[in-house]
Amino acid sequence: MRLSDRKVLENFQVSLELTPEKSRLLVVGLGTTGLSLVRFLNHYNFQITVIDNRDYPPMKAQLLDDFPDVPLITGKFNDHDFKGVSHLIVSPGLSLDQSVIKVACTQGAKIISDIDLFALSTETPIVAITGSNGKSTVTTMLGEMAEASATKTAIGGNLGTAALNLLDVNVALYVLELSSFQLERTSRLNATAATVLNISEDHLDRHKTLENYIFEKTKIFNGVGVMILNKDDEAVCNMRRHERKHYYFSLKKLTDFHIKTRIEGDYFAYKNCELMACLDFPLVGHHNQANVLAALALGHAVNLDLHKMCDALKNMKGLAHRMQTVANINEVEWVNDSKATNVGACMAALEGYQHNVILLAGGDAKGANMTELKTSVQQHVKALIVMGKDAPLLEATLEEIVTVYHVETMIDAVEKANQIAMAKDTVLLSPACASLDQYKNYQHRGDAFIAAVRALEFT
Ligand code: UMA
Ligand code: ADP
Repeated sequence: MRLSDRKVLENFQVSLELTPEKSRLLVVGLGTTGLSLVRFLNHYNFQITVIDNRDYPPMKAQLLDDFPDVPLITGKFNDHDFKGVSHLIVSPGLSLDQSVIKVACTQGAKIISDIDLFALSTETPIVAITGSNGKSTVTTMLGEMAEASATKTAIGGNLGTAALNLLDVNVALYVLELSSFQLERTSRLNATAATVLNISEDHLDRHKTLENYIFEKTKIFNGVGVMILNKDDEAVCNMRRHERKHYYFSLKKLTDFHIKTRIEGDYFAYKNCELMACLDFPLVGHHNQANVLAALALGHAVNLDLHKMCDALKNMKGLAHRMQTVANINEVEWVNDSKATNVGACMAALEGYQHNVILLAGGDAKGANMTELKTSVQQHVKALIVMGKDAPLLEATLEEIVTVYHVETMIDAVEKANQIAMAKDTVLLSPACASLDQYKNYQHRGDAFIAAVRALEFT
């Protein structure tokens, strides 16, 4: 249920000391989140200014067209523009570790997030999903499961649609993918059910240490809702709060949601009940089985029917840029896993293969240490082709155990792989790094890979 405007404003006042009459808000960042904030806050007549440290932020034209009266400041941040502000709503792409923000906070400004405003605007159940890997897959999966259970569902957050743009009176369930950046600045979420799917090193360039990163992820559990915990991940298990209702999921242990092995094959199971044969689930990889167990547990926590959820699983299609087979040329399989932007995702990708992978990796490691990759590379990778900003790091870490080729572009990488690949090999783009040093985003990188592979098909 979306609350009445009066109730929403009351919530804002009580929880955040935020009122249209007295508060002065600075929306910091004019991307997808910034624009969604302007639209939302404008509806309640809040006094807002938008600021972005770029001269041409991505949503500038749209802001000027749709909200010409909202003041916009662009270019380098300075303390003056942050003076006298009561609340800062900082977009997730911006670090809070900037002097202008720190100074504003010492002068009394509060940091809040679009997710706080979203959570205080609805009483409809919210499922919140975070983790180092699998967030988008589980969010999409649960969205499809809920729709199959005839529950009108809206999915978004880090997945793409800003949370505030999802608010709709007809929605009966919200499923939000949340990043560590979003959680860092959120204190009012109180999700009906929430999960941290797994933890592996990521975004250390922003959070500095793994402990800080885990601390931010843990905030998804603030509130009183059901906790869904991965029993195979120690860092996640440590997040358990004993007084709270919880479900565990595990690929290895007998727990609430688990894999039951029988002579005829494996089953997804809840307690003593076999729900569905794993063979009926079309996506490959053990990591995707873990994603299924997590989605079933989340759905169960918000009262979705387990059997209807399983019906949806049978028709699940993989998301683009995640273990996506793009071609089979002369018995060589070409797989695009461009969304593998950290070591954990790359390790999960390699797991299903023999020692027959030519791995394309590299980009921006975001401060991660690549040594964790060693065992997987030793077991599954026959040649490694590296590119991008942290190619030297990958090369230095892995050259002792595998032949490494250092190239400059995706076209060079694909051509090199094509020269060395033999029948029954797989050429896998699973970079273990972010793409932003060479591409607009991971989709752009995946598309560059697909285009280079297609070009091979025509030579
Ligand atoms: N930026 C500036 N100056 C500014 C404001 C932003 O340079 O003044 C830069 C940021 O450093 C960043 C880029 O602009 O490089 C985008 O930042 P943003 O906060 O404006 O991003 P939005 O367009 O609002 O999109 C954000 C999420 N982006 C980030 O967290 C970087 C989107 O997740 C999310 O879909 C969207 O909100 C809606 O909720 C994208 C993402 O890459 C997919 N997320 C990261 C990830 O998945 O690894 C966390
Ligand atoms: P996220 O939204 O957390 O980045 P995605 O579902 O988009 O997660 O998948 C990102 C990458 O992680 C892909 O390469 C995918 O194959 C891999 N992946 C998906 N689920 C898992 C998991 N449970 N454990 C490890 N890797 C995973």
